[in-house]
Amino acid sequence: MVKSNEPAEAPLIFVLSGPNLDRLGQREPEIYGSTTLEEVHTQLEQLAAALGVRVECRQSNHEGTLVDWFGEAQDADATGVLINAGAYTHTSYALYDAINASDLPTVEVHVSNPEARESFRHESRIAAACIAKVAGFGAASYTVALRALSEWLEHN
Ligand code: CA2
Repeated sequence: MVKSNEPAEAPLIFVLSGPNLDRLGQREPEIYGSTTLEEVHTQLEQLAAALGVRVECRQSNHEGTLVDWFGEAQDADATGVLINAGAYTHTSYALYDAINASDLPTVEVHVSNPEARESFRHESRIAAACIAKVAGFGAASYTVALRALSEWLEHN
């Protein structure tokens, strides 16, 4: 094996957010709080540096784009994914398939607690493809999930 003096690159975690989450912090603060997605991404980048990982944070309103990003995460040798799929959580078999096909440990993230809300939010189409779920901590669900996934990756 060829030895390199290059320091190993920090593990890369993709953080994907789905439809309407670009409006986080701007509407319905009683449900979703007042932190914007941009602020969440900044918090995640700061936390990632402290944990010794890297994050690639993206948002799309389009299901197919989110599907494509699982393929990109795999091609980029990402070690895991956090996904808040928004309302696609409750409808998307395509995302379920994409998560499974990627083989990447994926954590389902929600700002609110969908199971304490309308009945259509009680079911997740993607949960069975994920290793875990973090929900109900407001914007902090993302940072809680990053800490947990980063620790999980150290032991798996
Ligand atoms: O709680 C979550 O994170 C959700 O994934 C958010 C989705 C919802 O459909 C899921 O059931 C739970 C909705 C995202 C809508 O985001 C908005 C943000 C600010 C204002 C209005 C909508």
